Amino acid sequence: MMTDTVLAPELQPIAAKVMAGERITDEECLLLFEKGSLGFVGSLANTIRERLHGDKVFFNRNFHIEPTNVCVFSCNFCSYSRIYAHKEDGWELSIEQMLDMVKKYDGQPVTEVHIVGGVHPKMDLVFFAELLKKIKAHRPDLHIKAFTAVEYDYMFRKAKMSVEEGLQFLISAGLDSIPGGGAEIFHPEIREKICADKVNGEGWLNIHETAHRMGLHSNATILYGHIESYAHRVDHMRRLRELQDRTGGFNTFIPLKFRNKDNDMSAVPESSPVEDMRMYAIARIYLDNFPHLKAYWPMLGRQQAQLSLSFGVDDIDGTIDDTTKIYSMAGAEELNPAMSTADLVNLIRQVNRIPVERDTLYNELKNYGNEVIAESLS
Ligand code: V47
Ligand code: SF4
Repeated sequence: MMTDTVLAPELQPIAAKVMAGERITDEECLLLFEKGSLGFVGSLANTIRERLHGDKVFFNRNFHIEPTNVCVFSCNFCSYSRIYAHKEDGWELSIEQMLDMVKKYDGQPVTEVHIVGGVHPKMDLVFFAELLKKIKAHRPDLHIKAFTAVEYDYMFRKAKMSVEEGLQFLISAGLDSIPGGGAEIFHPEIREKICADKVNGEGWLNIHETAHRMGLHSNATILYGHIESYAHRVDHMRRLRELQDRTGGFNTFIPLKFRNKDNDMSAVPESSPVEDMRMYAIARIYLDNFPHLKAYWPMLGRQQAQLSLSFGVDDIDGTIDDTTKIYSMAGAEELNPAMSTADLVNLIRQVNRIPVERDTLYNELKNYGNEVIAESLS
């Protein structure tokens, strides 16, 4: 319970609004970043989270395919990409190699493949359409969540197609939804310093808006905790909230904590766990039209992912099965991210929440309630 005695007077109307289910303004959001204690914002965010989802925590069974780490762009925070001119230490997978990765899951109950990578000049729209077609032909029920707006912007421009034409081409090949990467910080003041050469904020938002209007759902991210100010975070979330008001096409918001290993921004310190939890909580409070808030556990680590479930988060992504390198190369907590379903279920139960397996679009596939999982813990 929040009492008037411990609460700065300017924060009281915000608490009242949240309790009444009303939207907070941009100025109020900034005030929360500047003055809201962890306990204050956490308690409000948890109220919203429980109003929306009760004790449920969603996860899915998924794996990643990263077609290449060769990239024409040079984002300063990226520890993953290898520039095209020095691609000896990069990888480039063929369609057959990627199809073999899909075949590895034959007979296993995965529901989603997440495909994302660097922007390779030779992997074009036709190449990726071919990949999607082959995956769908092999496993029609597997949901394909593929390519960030950064990859789309490049491949559509190269193919001389509009965003609509390009998306239609890939939807016909099997594309089901769009992940949230590439958003970083939309505001040009920061974007020009950390990722000047890739699609700008307006371009990213336009691709997602067009996708929503064509019936696709997507996610949105923010890369926070580096050189941006709180005002830049609010600006970023404002643009997303406005777009969501127009389309309703976003499923989930995913704050991504900047990790500083082996990149051009290594001198920038990483944010503290308190700041990370405040970021989740304030996002939950401000983005009242986003149904879900996700903590990406490979980046945060398992224990902080558990903690985030008390700060507004209701989703912790999926099993992943050690199929991503993006975060481990940037110094994330999990070097070889993989969790069995039993691991995920038990991780959620340990913090007294109810594990629910979902598909990509948040249809509930199984509510684990208190059921004992036979699979061993690893
Ligand atoms: O856009 C790159 C981030 C993103 C670093 O939609 C970094 O379900 C921190 O968006 N420190 C790609 N972050 C990954 C992504 C994602 C991940 C999981 C689920 C979903 C989803 C989307 O990775 C990039 C960038 O913001 N990133 N380098 C770094 N050093
Ligand atoms: Fe390329 Fe993405 Fe890395 Fe930027 S973040 S350099 S676009 S792989």
